[in-house]
Amino acid sequence: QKNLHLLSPQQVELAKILLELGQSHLFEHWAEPGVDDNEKKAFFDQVARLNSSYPGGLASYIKTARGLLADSKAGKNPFDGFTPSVPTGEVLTFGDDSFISFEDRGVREARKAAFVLVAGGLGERLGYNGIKVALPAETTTGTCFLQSYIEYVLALQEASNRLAGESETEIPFVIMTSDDTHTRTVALLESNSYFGMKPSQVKLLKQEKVACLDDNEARLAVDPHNKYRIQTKPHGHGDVHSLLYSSGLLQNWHNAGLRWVLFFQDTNGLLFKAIPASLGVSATREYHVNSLAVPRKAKEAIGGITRLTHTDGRSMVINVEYNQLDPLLRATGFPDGDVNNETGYSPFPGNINQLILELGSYIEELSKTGGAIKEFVNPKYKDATKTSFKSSTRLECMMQDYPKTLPPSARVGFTVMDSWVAYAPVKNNPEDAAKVPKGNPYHSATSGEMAIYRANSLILGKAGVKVADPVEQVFNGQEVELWPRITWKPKWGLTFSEIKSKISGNCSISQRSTLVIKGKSVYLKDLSLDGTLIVNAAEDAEVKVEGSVHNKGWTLEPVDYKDTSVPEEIRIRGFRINKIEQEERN
Ligand code: UGB
Repeated sequence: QKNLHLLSPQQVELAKILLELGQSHLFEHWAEPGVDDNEKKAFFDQVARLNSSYPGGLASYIKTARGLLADSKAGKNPFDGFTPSVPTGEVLTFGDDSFISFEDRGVREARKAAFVLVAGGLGERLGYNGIKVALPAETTTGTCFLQSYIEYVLALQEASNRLAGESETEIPFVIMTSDDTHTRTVALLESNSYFGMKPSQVKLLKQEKVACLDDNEARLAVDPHNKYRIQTKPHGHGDVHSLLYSSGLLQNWHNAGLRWVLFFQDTNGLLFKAIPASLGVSATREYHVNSLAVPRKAKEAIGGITRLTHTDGRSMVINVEYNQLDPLLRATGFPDGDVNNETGYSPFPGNINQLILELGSYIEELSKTGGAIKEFVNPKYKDATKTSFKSSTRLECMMQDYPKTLPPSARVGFTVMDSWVAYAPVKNNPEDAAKVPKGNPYHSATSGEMAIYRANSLILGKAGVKVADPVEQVFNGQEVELWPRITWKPKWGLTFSEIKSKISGNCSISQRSTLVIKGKSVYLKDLSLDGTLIVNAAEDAEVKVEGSVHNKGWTLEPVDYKDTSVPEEIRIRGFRINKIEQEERN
């Protein structure tokens, strides 16, 4: 009351809203008028932001929170009435005829697609100090994830336009950032000239954090570092839908004749090898929603794609998050929970959070929901009475929960690809990765890089190159397969047919070799490589690589992740590349 005169009429309104919502405790410790007045104004700026960035405002946030907290306290099962079963989807085999025709269709569709990278997370499990998209996907060339993603989109754009006989179409590229990642993402783009993309083609959408909750009545938590602020935490990647909707981008894209929106995550160096084919599946099967999936090891930290059938007859295909799948199965007649079957994998395909949405139906749905996604809350209670929390909690939402509000007529499908070609994220720090049960993927910087070499080696093998078998090696306590270090620019090998068309004769690559292809029109013929070969080719120059290349090459020198004299992005992978000798061709 005493501070009311400091406030603008809008701020007085906000104060009233807070009081009506049972949040008077936020003002209890405020100083007398004249003391900390600027901080008090800043408090209302924050409240205004929290109010405007959430669909329905703070009133809606608190109402939803009370409902979800009550359900959580009562131990209500979010899957009440639902029985899980294994759904059927499109299963692709890299390189076979059907895969090749899906790839071709996907490349044709790409000029009608927009790409959305969700990169607002700090990656707490990885514990890296920088932003994850700046990490090298592999250290042979040092290409970071963001560069690799942008180059893939540009290569797709070029190939798709070529097939359509034009050159003008630009594929929109959106990055969702947060306060944790925004400034550093902008700096990374700007200091690298947007990795060759036009700056106007890239749009950044920043997600806001949401208010933390102190108790079951959804009293907002005071920031422990500043009594004039509400504590906030990330709301999750599900924010991407409301941001795309409220930015007006979806409508612009629709008006421009686009048909697809593709969502993907921050550190999967393989993903774009799977994108053309899965976009082809979306177009051929006319899916409104298509999630990309890989065979999943039981208890692996990726969600399971599941068919949920309700006792009232409703049924949907949806991701069940990794921490919920096991309890759901145990509660519904699968006493062993989440376990591998005779194939060595869980029967539920693993969600890799690569979603392809059909734009028309997406806009239709979002104009009803405003992009709000079904949320959840995960409070850590002090004891069994569930009356108080160990630390404040907040509502969260996930982008893959989008189909939850769709009508039963929606065509929701999924596409399964082998992990070796589609999924190798960098999520776990070396210490935790080394503890992953044997046979399960490490999801570390080490395994992420090794997976790129493995995939490229296997692909060249399928295209007719004799690639030597890998050797087993241990880096940062993780046993990995070390294949020849083969990398290429996306514009060289966007699809399997394109790669095949650039290889002829008897080519071979030894295990200790490194091959870097930087140009577009590079043709390998009767190449015998034992060492390191770098092929540079100017934009349209055609380079034929033939004959034998033999030199000392590049070796991998182990480093320990605890050795802080080594830069963090190197030591988290457990090796550094020692560039002893190479041959360059132009
Ligand atoms: N992200 C944001 O942009 N904003 C946020 O507030 C949070 C994250 P994590 P998670 O494919 O391996 C997901 O933390 O959430 C971005 C799926 O839910 O890496 O544990 C962040 O920058 C799960 O079903 O993953 O698990 C990153 O790009 C499974 O599919 C992305 O969101 C798993 O990913 C994912 O964030 C997986």
